[in-house]
Parts: sequence; structure tokens; C-alpha cells
Amino acid sequence: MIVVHHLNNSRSQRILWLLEELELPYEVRRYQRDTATMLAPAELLAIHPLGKSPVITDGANTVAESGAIIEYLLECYGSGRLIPPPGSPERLRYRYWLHFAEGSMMPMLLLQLVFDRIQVAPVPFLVRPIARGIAGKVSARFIRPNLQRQMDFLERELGSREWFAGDEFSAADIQMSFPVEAARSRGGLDQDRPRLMRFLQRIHARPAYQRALAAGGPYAFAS
Ligand SMILES: N[C@@H](CCC(=O)N[C@@H](CS)C(=O)NCC(=O)O)C(=O)O
Repeated sequence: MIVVHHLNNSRSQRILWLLEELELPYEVRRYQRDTATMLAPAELLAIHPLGKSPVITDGANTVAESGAIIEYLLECYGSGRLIPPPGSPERLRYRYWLHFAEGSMMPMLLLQLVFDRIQVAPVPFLVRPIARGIAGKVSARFIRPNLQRQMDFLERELGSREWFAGDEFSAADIQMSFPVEAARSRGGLDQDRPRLMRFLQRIHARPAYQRALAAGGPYAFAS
């Protein structure tokens, strides 16, 4: 039995969604973030040395890292579903987005979260203007322009096809959902990028997405 070690409000939601799209049986084991630090509880360290979520166990296999989990599940149980045919342009784009989500976009969104927090963090009075000044400049000169460029790129890409890899929905869309949802919640994504907004509406309407929400419990991006 596939066991999803699911941290509330996390990237793990994507794995539940993939399993629902594939209509595979699975069990959810729940872990709660510390409400002050938002970190995962120590019990997750017993599953994988980094103690992050998602992580799945499947018999003797333990698989961490969302992209690797998606590849593993499709390879073992996908029967060719949710992945474009090998050698096709769609397959190349599929691979690109599978990596882009965690390799390029999530780091920028995470940097933004950290630097935004520095700007409001309780810092000793004397160093406060320095800390806030540096954080503000990094955000304005590096993080926000990069995020804007990434979102413009995604918006253009969705202009030439229905989904990220091609005209068929694929697991690349599942992987891309988290950065797009995070961009909507705190990265400045709004109606000025109508294709990305429509992407969110379309994924939220999928029955498997909704079943995964019910399985995973309260989720920040649920609305
Ligand atoms: N690139 C990894 C990121 C894993 C990750 O950072 N997960 C977050 C949840 S979204 C986590 O476990 N945070 C809790 C912590 O760092 O203690 C993946 O996609 O699986």
C-alpha cells in the first residue's frame, strides 16, 4: 500500500492529487506543522533523513522530493497516463516543467517569503533600518523582477497550448500547481495574467483535485 506522509498545507497536496487522478488506493498519514515556526514535526525525520514532506513509502521503497515521487508513481502505476509519449515535444516540455517548478520557481517564491518576513521581523532597534534596507533592496532588485519574469513566461507559454506540456493535462500541471498557487497567494499573480488565473480555475474544478483536498485536510490554497 502506498502511504503518503502528508504535512498539512504543503506540497504533499500534489501527491494526493496525483494519486486521485490515477485512482490508486493509498493511505494518508498526517503530520502537523508547528504553528509558530511552520516547520514539520520531528516524526517525519523517522521516515526520511531530511524530515520534509512530501515523502511516500511503498513497501520497501521510501521516496522523497515531489518530482521524484511523481516520476516513481507514474513509472510504477501510471500505465502511460498523465505523461506524454517518449520522444514527443510534449514529453520534453513535460520534463522541463517538472523540474522548473521546484528548481526555479519555488526557490524564488521561498526567497520572497523569507525576505518579506525579514522586513517585518522584530529586529533590535539599532540594526532595524539596516536589516530592512537590505531586505527591501534584495526583494526589489532581485526577487520581484525574477518572479515577474517567470510569471510572464508562464503566461506566454499557456498562450500556445491548453496545459503546460501540451493540449492534454499531465502530471507537469500537478507539479506546476503549487508554484502557481503560491504566486497567486503571495507572489503578485492576479487578473493581469488571465491564462494563469484560468489555469487555477481549471485545476480547482477537477474532481480529483477536490477529492485530494478532502483527503489532505485544510489547505491554504483551497479557495
Ligand atoms: N523540493 C522539495 C521541498 C520539500 C519541502 O520543503 N517541503 C516543505 C513543505 S511544502 C516542508 O516539509 N516544510 C517543513 C520543514 O521544512 O520543516 C519537494 O518538492 O518535495
